[in-house]
Amino acid sequence: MEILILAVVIAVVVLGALGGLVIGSRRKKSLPPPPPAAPDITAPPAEPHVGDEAETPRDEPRRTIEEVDLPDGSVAVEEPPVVEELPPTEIEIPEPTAGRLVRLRARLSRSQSALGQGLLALLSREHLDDETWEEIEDILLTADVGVQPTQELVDGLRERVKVLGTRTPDELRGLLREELLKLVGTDFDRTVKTEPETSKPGIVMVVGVNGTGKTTTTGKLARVLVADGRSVVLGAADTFRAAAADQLQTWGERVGAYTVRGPEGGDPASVAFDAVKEGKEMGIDVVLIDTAGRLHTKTGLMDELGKVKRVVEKHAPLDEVLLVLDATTGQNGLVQARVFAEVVDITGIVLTKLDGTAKGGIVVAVQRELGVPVKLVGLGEGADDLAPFEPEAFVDALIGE
Ligand SMILES: Nc1nc2c(ncn2[C@@H]2O[C@H](COP(=O)(O)OP(=O)(O)OP(=O)(O)O)[C@@H](O)[C@H]2O)c(=O)[nH]1
Ligand SMILES: [Mg+2]
Repeated sequence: MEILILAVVIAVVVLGALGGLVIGSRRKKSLPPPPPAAPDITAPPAEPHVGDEAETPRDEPRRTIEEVDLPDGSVAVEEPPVVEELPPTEIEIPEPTAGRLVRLRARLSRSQSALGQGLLALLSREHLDDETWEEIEDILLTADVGVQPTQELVDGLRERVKVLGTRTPDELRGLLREELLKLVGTDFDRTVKTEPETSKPGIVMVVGVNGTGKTTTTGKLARVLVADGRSVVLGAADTFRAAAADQLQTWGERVGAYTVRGPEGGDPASVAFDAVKEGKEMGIDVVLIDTAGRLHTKTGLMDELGKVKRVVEKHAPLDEVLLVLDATTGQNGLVQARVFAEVVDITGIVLTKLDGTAKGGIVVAVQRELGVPVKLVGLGEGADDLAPFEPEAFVDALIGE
């Protein structure tokens, strides 16, 4: 019996041990060792080893070249272009052009009063003898009216004074006003042409000898046009000096006009061509081309100017070629005018610095010389000191009202 019990105990123990072995082996099979390559995301991070930081984790998303910040270049291109194109200075609203000459009349009469007042004083003499008429002639010649126009004026006045008989100061002033107006001419079309019939933009080129006021006039004219609600592109075809383009650009920036410029010493014709091209593409109303000052005696430079005009005309005919003359140079301006008119057909004259000379008679002389009207006058260095030329206001300024 005892032996039986012992055998049962042994059998239970052996069976238990065998069962445990079976369970143990099953457990081992159900938990196979993890494959070495498979990452275990839930596992705690492994201890860092030397050099770990230097490695880029392979599973991090790859960065493309576009997403890399570059110092300039591709990143800048994506910025809104508006910010780039805004001029640094605040845009000014220029004065309206109407009645400018009236506003500036004080400057004219200050410089021209010698002419008008001198004539009136002489005409008021009781006896208008030959000597007095000669003095009248001298005054007109000194004011650069020119020989032929002077003769016409004196003849006209002599005749009318004779008919008039007795003369009051008012009558004399009236007579002189009429005769001067006849001389200056009231029939010319003095509008600056900027609106071509066919297609935009209007093209205006500004020419003249050195220092007459071309760039200043171009800048002032841009302001006039902007004040009248037109859009303007400036062409800096003075490539002799970088400063010339800077000067023009500064004028443009003040009224929000874009300036097309080329490399210093570059071909002025190509800058002018590009300016018109840009103007066309941007749908601009008027392109104003400033050219380098050149002596009319330098044939090479005059030929260059002719080329600038011809190249621009590949786009369209020019609406205006404005010759800028410095009124203080007097009769020499006439010689310049003649040569410039031969090379590029002048369509209008801008007489600058009329505020600083008593030689306002040049208006008459230069119109006679070229058969082309004075369209604008410069009466100071201020931004709005350019006025449309109005014969009545001009003559009134000469003789005083
Ligand atoms: N008083 C006065 N000065 C003027 C007038 N127009 C221009 N000026 C001055 O004349 C000087 C020359 O003017 P610019 O416009 O640079 O002359 P420019 O013809 O472009 O000169 P270049 O390009 O060197 O040939 C400047 O000091 C102007 O301020 C004017 O109507 N009155
Ligand atoms: Mg200039």
